[in-house]
Amino acid sequence: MKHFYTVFFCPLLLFLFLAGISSCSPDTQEPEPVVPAGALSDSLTVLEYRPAMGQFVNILPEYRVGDTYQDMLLKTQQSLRQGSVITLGGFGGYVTVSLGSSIKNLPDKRDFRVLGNAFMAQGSTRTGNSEPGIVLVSQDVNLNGLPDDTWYELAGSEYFKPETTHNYEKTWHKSDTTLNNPFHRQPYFPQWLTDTVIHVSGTLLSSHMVAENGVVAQQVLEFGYADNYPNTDSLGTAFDLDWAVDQNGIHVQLGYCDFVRIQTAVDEVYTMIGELSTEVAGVVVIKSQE
Ligand SMILES: [Ca+2]
Ligand SMILES: [Ca+2]
Ligand SMILES: [Ca+2]
Ligand SMILES: [Ca+2]
Repeated sequence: MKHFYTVFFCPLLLFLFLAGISSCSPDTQEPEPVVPAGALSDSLTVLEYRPAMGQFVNILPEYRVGDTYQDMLLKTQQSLRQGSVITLGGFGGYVTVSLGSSIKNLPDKRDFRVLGNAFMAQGSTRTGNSEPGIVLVSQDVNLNGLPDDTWYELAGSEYFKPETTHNYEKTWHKSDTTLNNPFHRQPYFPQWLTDTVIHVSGTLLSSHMVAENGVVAQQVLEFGYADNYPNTDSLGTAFDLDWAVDQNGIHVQLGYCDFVRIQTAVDEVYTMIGELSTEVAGVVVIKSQE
């Protein structure tokens, strides 16, 4: 409990640390991602964008009155092609992309990268503003170009730990205001949806908020999560199809995948920083010669 007392007694410190800014600002933004040269691809297609509620929903990307779901898919796609950040909102929100052709499972090496906007705390190698999302992959087995086939989670470092909850379910209600903070006053529920609830399920990671040198921050997870390591870390942001498991956690050997889904895997809200929510700034194939 000590960590949480620290959170509540030093919210501003935590806020400044996690937001990476030097002064309190009423229009705090997600940090702009660093995008590796040559990493962006016009072949990236956004097939689904279903964020949960969150303080950057309707901003990253921007919703304008009248926008349809198709409009939001195109805006999300435009952002990811440019290396701009999109938010997945709180627990269970996700985005699904394809990259124009199958991603091959390169033997004995990682196969693609997921870019985000995580950064490390100054002078630390184990804490930062990690907001981990799980990564799932799928093959277009029925060859219809749609992500309607079996999904396999890539088992990251937390997958088999007892504190990780699989098949966690949550229902977000449009009328819920528990996430609201004074820094972001736009609606937190996706405004293009006609429904008033969002039902989600997926892997839930336990809290990794830790105290280091008197400052509270998110512990960076060892491997296998989006928005966890900075984009400058080419290994920490890379994923291997060899990590794929089925619904029962049994390893599955995949020679390729056609679709990649990133889903927020944490369900935590803090007084000054708001909810933890995964951001994505691109998905990039690793070439065999890299
Ligand atoms: Ca591989
Ligand atoms: Ca399909
Ligand atoms: Ca976030
Ligand atoms: Ca983030």
